[in-house]
Amino acid sequence: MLSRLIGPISLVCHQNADFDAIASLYLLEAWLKQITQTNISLHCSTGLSLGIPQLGVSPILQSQPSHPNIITLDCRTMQRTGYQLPEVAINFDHHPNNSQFAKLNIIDLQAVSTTELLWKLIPQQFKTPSICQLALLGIFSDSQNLSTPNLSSQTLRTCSEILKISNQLQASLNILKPKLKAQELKQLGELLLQSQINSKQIASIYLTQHYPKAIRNLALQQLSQLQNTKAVCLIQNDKGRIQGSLRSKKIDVHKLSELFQGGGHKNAAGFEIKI
Ligand SMILES: [Mn+2]
Repeated sequence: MLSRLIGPISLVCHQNADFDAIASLYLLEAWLKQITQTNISLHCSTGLSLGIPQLGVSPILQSQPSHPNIITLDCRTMQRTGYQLPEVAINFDHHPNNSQFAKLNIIDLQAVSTTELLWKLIPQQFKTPSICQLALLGIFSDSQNLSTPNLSSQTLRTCSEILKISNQLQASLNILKPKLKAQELKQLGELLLQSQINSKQIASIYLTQHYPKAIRNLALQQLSQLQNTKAVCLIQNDKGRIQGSLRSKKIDVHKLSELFQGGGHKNAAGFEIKI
């Protein structure tokens, strides 16, 4: 399937990329480099998010992908890329309700991350230690360290296979561990001070100024630890650009995010609208 592509290839993930999206870009690049000599570029329309290091040598470009072959990773719809794309050759994804916008759509709803989907497709001889590490990064990050309800025995088997080939567990967990600066810890405190719990057992934070995504995610993680809450929600109103993040282990927040043209999963979803 991949070796049938002729000419340079652009790999594209969704905007506001998370670890799974960035790890998938580098993982697929590493695999392609073993089977083709062609030029490969990596793209995310919003660049690297704060808190996500560059996971390989190639830069993550914000520019429009210009190569004739475009492959998207971790994108439920073409809009999620943030680009106007002429045609997509392959769409690798694990989100429910993927809109199947490419010529070839490889969707695995059992995979907890796009890196897990790719890992299952890679022939055994190409599974290098760095590919093992990238696969674990996506799996651990999208499953919140193997704790989300959609985690299946299949994913645990995938992890076991990865560790048998190269034990990158501690190295991967170290990369995922948040590394906060003193100022960022104070920002996290500011966010948590603004949290509220309503009578419907929804914990929320409403922000009227911009905070980095990594800090907002940490605040959501902290709020999720509250007893007797059904869901947590963080809304940031940054000059009319509303970004919402929803987390829950009890209700389907993906359905809620769809009301605002957002995306995600049952347990973690988000949306972005302009007012
Ligand atoms: Mn993902």
